[in-house]
Amino acid sequence: MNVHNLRHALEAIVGPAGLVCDPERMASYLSDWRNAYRGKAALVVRPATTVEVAAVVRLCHEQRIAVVPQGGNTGLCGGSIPDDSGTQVVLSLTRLNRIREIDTANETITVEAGVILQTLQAAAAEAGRLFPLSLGAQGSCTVGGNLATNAGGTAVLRYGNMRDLTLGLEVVLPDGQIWNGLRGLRKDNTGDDLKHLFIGSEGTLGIITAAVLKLYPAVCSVTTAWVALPSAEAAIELIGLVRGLCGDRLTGFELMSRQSVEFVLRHVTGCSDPFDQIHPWYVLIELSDTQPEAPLNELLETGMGQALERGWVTDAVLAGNQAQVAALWALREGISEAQNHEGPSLKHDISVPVSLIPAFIQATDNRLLDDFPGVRIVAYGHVGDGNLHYNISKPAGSDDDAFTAQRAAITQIIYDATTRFHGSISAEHGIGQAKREAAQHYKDPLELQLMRTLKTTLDPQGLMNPGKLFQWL
Ligand code: FAD
Ligand code: 2HG
Ligand code: ZN
Repeated sequence: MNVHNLRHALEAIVGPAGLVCDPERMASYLSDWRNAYRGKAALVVRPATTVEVAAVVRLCHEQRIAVVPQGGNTGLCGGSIPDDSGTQVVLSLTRLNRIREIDTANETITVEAGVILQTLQAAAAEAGRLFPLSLGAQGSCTVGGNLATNAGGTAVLRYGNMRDLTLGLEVVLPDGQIWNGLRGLRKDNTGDDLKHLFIGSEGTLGIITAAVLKLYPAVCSVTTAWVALPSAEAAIELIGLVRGLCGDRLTGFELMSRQSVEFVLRHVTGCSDPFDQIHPWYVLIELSDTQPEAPLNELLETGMGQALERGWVTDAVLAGNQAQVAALWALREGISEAQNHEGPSLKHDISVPVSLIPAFIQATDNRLLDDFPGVRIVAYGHVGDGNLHYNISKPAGSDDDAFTAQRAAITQIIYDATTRFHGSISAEHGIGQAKREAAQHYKDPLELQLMRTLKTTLDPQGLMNPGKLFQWL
C-alpha cells in the first residue's frame, strides 16, 4: 500500500483530526527531547479510542507496516522515535486521555494510556488519594509511556515503580485483537500474570491503551531537607539511619554530586546554593505521613543530630515552607536540563545493590579520570533504589566531536563496572535504541532467548516497534 492509500485507509478509521501528515507538524514526533534521536515516518496517526487503535493496528498488520507507539515522547533511550526509512507509522496515544473510573473503596483508578502523569496525580488528589509515581517529566509523560518503560522516579523507595502500581491492563495486540485485562484485583492466581509481559516491553509486544492503577492514602504532612555529606559512603550510612528512625515515612532519598549541583546553579534560573560552603555530595530527603501535623521535623532533626555526631553529615537545612520545598526539588530536578547546556553528554542509567554504590563510584571515577582526563562526572539519582544516573559531560571547553568519538570506550568502562558490581545497565529508562547493542552484550543469553521466544510468539512479523530493545528479526 503506498502512502497515499495508507493515508486514506487510516483517515477512514480516525478521521482527519486523527492524522498528522504535514512535515512541519510531524517534526515534534520525529525527534526526542534532547534531539539525540531523529527519524522519519510515513505519517503520524492519533486514534481517540481503543477501538480505533485496534483498527489502525489491524490495518498495519494486514499491510505489514511497522508501528512505533508514542506517548509524551519524553523517553531518554529513543524508544518512541521511528527509524529513518520513512516507512513506519508513529501511533500517538495522546488522544486516549480519559479517566474512566475512580473507585475509592477499591483504591483504584482506571485511566487511558494518553493521560498525562500530572493529570492522573491531580485526579487522585481530587478524590482525596495519592498516585505516587513522580518524575521530572511528569508534566508531559503519559501513563502508557510510564507503563511501557516501567518508569521509576523519586518515590520508588516507598511505593515501588510503575509495575508495582499496576493491577490491570488493556492492550491492543500486534494483530489488532483487544485484550481486556482491566481487573482491579489484588489477588488473582489464575495462571501467568500477563500484564507483566507488557509492562517494560517498550511497545514491542503490543499497544497499552488503558490501565487500572493503585491509589494510596493522601499525604498530609511532608518534610524536606537538603543535606551535605563528606562522601558517598556517608549517604549509604545515612539512609540506613533515617530508615531505621522513620520507617515508611521515608519517601525520597536523592543523592547528588557537587558537579551535578554546580551545573544546576550555573544554568537553571532562580536556583541558589542552600549552603555557603562547597560540599562533595548532597542528599535531598523527603519524609511524608498521612496524618496532619505528624512530627516529621522532629524525627529528621533527631536523625541529623545523630548523623552529625558520627561524621556522616556536615550540614543540613529543613525547608520551612512550600516555596523552600520547591526550591530544593528544583536543585534536584534541574540536573537533566542543566547538563544539556554543557554540550554532549553520555547518559548511563545504571543500578547496583545499594551497599555497593560507594565502591562502584570510586572504582569507576578513578578509571574514567585516568583514561579520559577532564571528563566531568555527573553522578546523581535515586540512591535508595541503588539507581545512579552516572552521566558524563565532555571536558570543559573541549571539542564536541572528539568527545563523542570516545562514547563507546567510556560507556564500556561504565557498563563493565556495573556488571562487575552485580548491577543492571538500565535501571529505569529502558533500552530503546540507545542500549540495544549493549543489552545484547551484557544480558544473560538465556534471558535474551526467552524474550525472543515471547516476541516471535506475539509479534511474528516483527511489526511492533522494530529495532527497539533488540534487533529481533
Ligand atoms: P515515550 O517517550 O513516548 O515512549 C517511551 C517508550 O514507551 C517507547 O518505547 C514507546 O514506543 C513506548 N510507549 C509509549 N506509549 C506506549 C503505549 N501506550 N503502549 C506501548 N508502548 C508505548 N524516567 C524514569 O523512570 N524516572 C525518572 O525519574 C525520569 N525522569 C525524567 C526527567 C526528565 C526531565 C525527562 C525528559 C525524562 C525522564 N524520565 C524518567 C524518562 C521518561 O519520562 C519516562 O521514561 C516516561 O515513562 C516516558 O513516558 P512517555 O509518555 O514520554 O513515553
Ligand atoms: C532523573 O532522575 C531522570 O532526573 C533523568 O531519570 C536522568 O537525565 C537523566 O539522565
Ligand atoms: Zn531518574
